[in-house]
Amino acid sequence: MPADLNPIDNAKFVAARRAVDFVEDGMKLGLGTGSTAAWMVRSLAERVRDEGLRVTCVATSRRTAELAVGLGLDVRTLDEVKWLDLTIDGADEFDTHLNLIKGGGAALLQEKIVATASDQMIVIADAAKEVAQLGAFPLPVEVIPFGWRTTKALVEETLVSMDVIGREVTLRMTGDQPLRTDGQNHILDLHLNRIGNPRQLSLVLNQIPGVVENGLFIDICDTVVVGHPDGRVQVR
Ligand code: ABF
Repeated sequence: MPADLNPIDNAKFVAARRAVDFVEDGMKLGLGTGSTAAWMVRSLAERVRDEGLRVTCVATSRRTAELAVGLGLDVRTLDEVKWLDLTIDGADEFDTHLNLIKGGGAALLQEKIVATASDQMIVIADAAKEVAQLGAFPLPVEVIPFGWRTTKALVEETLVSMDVIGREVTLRMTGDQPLRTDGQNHILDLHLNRIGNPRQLSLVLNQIPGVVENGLFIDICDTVVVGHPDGRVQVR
């Protein structure tokens, strides 16, 4: 365990390390994005080095691919691997049904594709990510650049029609420029406070022309590994 981690990073580290215990020799793995997933990639690389574990990996973002390759992991494209045994990824929120909000790291589209192309998904998270109801974290929605202002207005109208409270929609920026995802799309962040029916909202959002995907992961996560600042880990 790295020395002098702050409490949140320690929680992320212990969750990530425990999740790597589920990796078996010969597995095809999806590697998530974010700081918790980065701890997972490092722990996995240690097991590969120390135990000679043979795993083939698919990264959910360019930055995860760079980290994994730099640590000597065998990283392929999803098209090469086609299907995965297990994906391990972070989350911004998870509820009691193991539904998630993801996308704070702007990788939600590739994360959802990789997680869906996996037999199993394990989410690794510090305990602060657990919520009774999704929505306090702004819901990321990936949209194509063409006509994004119109798409934003359609999203706002949809939220009004669904009587979703807290309807501010913002374009995610990087400095003074709109953020570009790995797929060169933009991210709208929906500041909803709470989401009464995540399943319905996810379906409705993805019907809006210009919307590529949203950060609600419904019925995709199988297991959450929760890390606590004192080093305790729960597997649910
Ligand atoms: C990624 O992990 C993103 O979808 C999510 O926003 C992020 C969580 O980041 P962190 O682990 O740094 O809290 O999957």
